[in-house]
Amino acid sequence: MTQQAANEDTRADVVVVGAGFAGLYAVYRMRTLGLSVYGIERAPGVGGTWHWNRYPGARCDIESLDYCYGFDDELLAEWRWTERYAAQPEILAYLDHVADRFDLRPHFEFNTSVASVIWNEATKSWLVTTDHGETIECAYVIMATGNLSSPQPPAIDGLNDFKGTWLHTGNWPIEPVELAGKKVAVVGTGSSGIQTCTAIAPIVDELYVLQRTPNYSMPAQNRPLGDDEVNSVLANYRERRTICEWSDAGTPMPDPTESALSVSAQERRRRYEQGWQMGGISSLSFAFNDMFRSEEANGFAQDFAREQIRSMVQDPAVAELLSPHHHIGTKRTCVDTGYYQIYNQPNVHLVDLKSEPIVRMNPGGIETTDQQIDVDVVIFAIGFDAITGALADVDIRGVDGFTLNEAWANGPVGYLGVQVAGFPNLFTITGPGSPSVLSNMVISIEQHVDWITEAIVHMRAVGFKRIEATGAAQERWMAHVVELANQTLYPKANSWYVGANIPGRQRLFSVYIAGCGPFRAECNRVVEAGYEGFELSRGTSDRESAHV
Ligand code: NA7
Repeated sequence: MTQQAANEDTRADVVVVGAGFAGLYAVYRMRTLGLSVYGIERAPGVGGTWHWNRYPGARCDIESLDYCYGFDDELLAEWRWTERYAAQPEILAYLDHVADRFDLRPHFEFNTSVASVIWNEATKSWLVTTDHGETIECAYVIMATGNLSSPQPPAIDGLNDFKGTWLHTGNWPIEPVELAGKKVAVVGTGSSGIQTCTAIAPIVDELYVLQRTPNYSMPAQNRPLGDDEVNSVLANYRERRTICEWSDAGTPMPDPTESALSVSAQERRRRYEQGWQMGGISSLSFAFNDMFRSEEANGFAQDFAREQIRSMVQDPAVAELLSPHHHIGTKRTCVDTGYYQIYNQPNVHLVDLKSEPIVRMNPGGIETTDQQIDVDVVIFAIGFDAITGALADVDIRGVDGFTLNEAWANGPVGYLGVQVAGFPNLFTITGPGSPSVLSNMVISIEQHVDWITEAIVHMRAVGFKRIEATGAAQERWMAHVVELANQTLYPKANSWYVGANIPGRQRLFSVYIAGCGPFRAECNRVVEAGYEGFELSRGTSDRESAHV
């Protein structure tokens, strides 16, 4: 943002925080309403998660042709994805292109973090303060801060004694990191760890993979996208997009209707093998509707996955250590391009932190209870304060000084993922109570931003100045979210979905598991019912209510 714009925009209609997929689209939509928009982004550029996660091998686990905006036909036609699953540089290039094409960059102040967001009931406005000391008064705040954007810092004794380099996958430097010929330790075997290890195993001297819990990983079966394939998808893109929007996961794959228990063992195996060849995160869940609901159905898929690991890893002891035993899918399933095979290389060493935990770091590297691992570089792939971390990091105070962290003392709650009771005119994108991380994020982001845009249009049309989710509606919605989740195996796992990776966090499965289609239907129904569960008012002193 230019200095001139920054000075002029100390009063804006809308502040948008974040310049990832959500923030860019939010700025675009707000601008089409003719509103003045002030964007704030802590990174030096656009991209959000795709700016920060530039670790080796970073790649999306949703297909490129679906993990992109659908709002503009010309954008769709002009951008050419090169692979079935795009790698980080290509997604970042796409977002750079979007920012330039729609001239969104000038709306943002980069290298700037939001320090506080304080509600003023008298003026019905928010005061946003940045870490540079700027203050922006605005009618609406859109927190487009992402679900996986607050990296968990490593909390290991002796970290500062280490003489080598340490890095976090979720905060990877922009400058190239030289890993060829180095001795490297990777801590963590979620998606980030698995992708990093697979990418660097061929180039590093020695690779030590420090695994606490093995994860299931499906083959991506990634491949270049040919012109014919792209053209045929684009020819019917609207239809495909509509299917995504009304599906569970936000992808064009048909939602399964059959139980894994309803077919013969032979037929089940045939489907799993078919899925494995097809590849992707749904490799073992595409065929059956009860993998996430039935212990028995899940067990079949687990057996198949462990069998695949044994067939890919030559050393049976290593294969056993790599074999997960939790319900498949209840911790985010990884998607890889040859992960298990790296353990057949002589320079790759699996370290089982369950049997030999880390004691401390020291100048040479990492000391476990059993050995000293001397390395040049330690890469932490230990995850995020997921779903709410980036919001909880900001000092957000709503009505009567109520803070967001107070609102979330018993776990993250929200109404339809777009608002939290007590915080009028503040919108979240894919917040608690939305399909968020269990969906194609771009599909969910467009739906959220469109819904918020329409709400603002409605408010302006009828002269309302204040919109707030009611506590009762939020309670009802979250009870429904939890009830649905409890019908599945998801809440049983110690996953970041329930905040189990954050010490002291109250466990709560806050993701709306029914998926994008049912969520969209409910959001639409709420609007048709006169913004049911939201209190809209003109902002006069008597707080004339429109709808409750
Ligand atoms: P994840 O999926 O949270 O994975 C983090 C990994 O790091 C996981 O294997 C953890 O083991 C491990 N971990 C976390 N803390 C430690 C410590 N202190 N010591 C050792 N190991 C640790 O994060 P990712 O970045 O891989 O992926 C996040 C999402 O981004 C991913 O699902 C995609 O949706 C994109 P644990 O399982 O807790 O025992």
